[in-house]
Amino acid sequence: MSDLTIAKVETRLLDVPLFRPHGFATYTATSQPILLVSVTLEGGVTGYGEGVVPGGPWWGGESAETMKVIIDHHLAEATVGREVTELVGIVQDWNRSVANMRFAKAALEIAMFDAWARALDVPLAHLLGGQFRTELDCVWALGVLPLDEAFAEVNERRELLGTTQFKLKMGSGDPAVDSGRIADLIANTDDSLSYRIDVNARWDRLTALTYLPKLRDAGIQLFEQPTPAHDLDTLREITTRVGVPVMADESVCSPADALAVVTKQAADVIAIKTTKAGGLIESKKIAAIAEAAGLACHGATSLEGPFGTAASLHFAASTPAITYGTELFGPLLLKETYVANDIEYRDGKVIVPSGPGTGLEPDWDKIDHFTRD
Ligand code: MUC
Ligand code: MG
Repeated sequence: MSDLTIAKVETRLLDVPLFRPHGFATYTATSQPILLVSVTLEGGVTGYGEGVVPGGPWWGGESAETMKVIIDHHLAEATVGREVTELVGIVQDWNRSVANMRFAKAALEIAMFDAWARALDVPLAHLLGGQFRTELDCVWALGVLPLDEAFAEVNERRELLGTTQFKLKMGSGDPAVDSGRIADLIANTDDSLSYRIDVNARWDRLTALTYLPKLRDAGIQLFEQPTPAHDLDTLREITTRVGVPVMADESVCSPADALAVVTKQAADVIAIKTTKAGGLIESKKIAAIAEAAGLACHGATSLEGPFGTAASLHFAASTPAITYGTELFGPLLLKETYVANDIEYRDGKVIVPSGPGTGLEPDWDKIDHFTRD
C-alpha cells in the first residue's frame, strides 16, 4: 500500500457565485465562500474537504477566512508528518491546541478521511462503518423570497428534480407578514408538497408561541430552530405545546449539545451538519446519542459545495440513524460546479456518489477560476 503519511495540507479560498441570491434571516448571499482544503499523502494521493458556513459568519461565528487562518497557522502543523490512520488521535491533538472552531476542524478532518479512503481505493462510507443506503430524500430550501418568486421556484424544482419537500427560510421580516406569505404559498400549491420552516433561532418565546400555531394551521409540517440555540426550555415548550415536530439545528453543535436536547426532551429531530459538528467522527457521536434516545436525525447542510456535500452524503449513507432525510442540495445553488463529475439529483432524491473517497474529482480550471486573488 502507498505511504499514508500526511505530506502537506493546502487551503485556498473560493468564491462561487449562486444561481440566485439566497436570503437568510440576517444576511443575503449572492456567492458562497468555500475554503477548499487538500490533504496530500506521501504516497501521492490527495483528499478534499470544504470549510463552509451558510453565506457568512452570521450562522455560527466562523467564516471561510477564519478557517483558513486556523488551519494554516494551527491545525496543519499538528497534522503534517503523521499517518492518516491516526486520525482520531490527530483530532484529539487539535482539540488540545484549538478550542471550538468546529467548521475549520471539519474541513480538515474530512480531507484526511477522503485521502485515507482514496489511498485504500474504497468509498468514504466504508471508513464510516459501511454503506447502508445509496440515495436519500432531499429537501430544497427557498431563501426569503417574494411570493411570486417562491411559487415559480417551487414549480421549477418540482419539474426539474421531482422535489416535493421544501424548506422556507424565515426570521428576517415582520413575523405576521412573513407567516401570511407562507400561508399563501401553501394554500396555492397542491397537497402533494410538504413544507417546513427554518427561523434560524431569530424569534423570542412569545413571537414563536404566537406565530407557530398559525403556521401549523397553514400546513407547515416541521419547525426548525424557531428560538435561540441556548434556550432549550422554550424549545421544549414548543415541542410539547404546538403539535408540530421540532428540529434542533443551532442548539446541537456537539455530542454534549445533543445530550442536553435529549435530557430536556427539547426536540423531535436533530439536524446534523458535519460542518458545525467538527467533522464525521463527532457527527457519528451525535447520531448515536439521538438514536439511543429515539430521536430522528436529519442530514443537514451548511450549503457545502460538491466535496463537502459528498462527504455529508457518505456520512448519511453510513448512518442508519439518519431517518429524517436530508437537505444536501448545496451544489445545486451554485451557478457552476468545480468538479468533473457532479452529484446526481432526481425524483426528489440525492444519489450518494460512489468512491474512491467521496467519489468526486476536482476540475482544476474551474477551481482556479473561482480562487480568490
Ligand atoms: C440552516 O440553518 O439550516 C441550510 C439550508 C439553508 O437555506 O440554510 C441552511 C442553514
Ligand atoms: Mg437550520
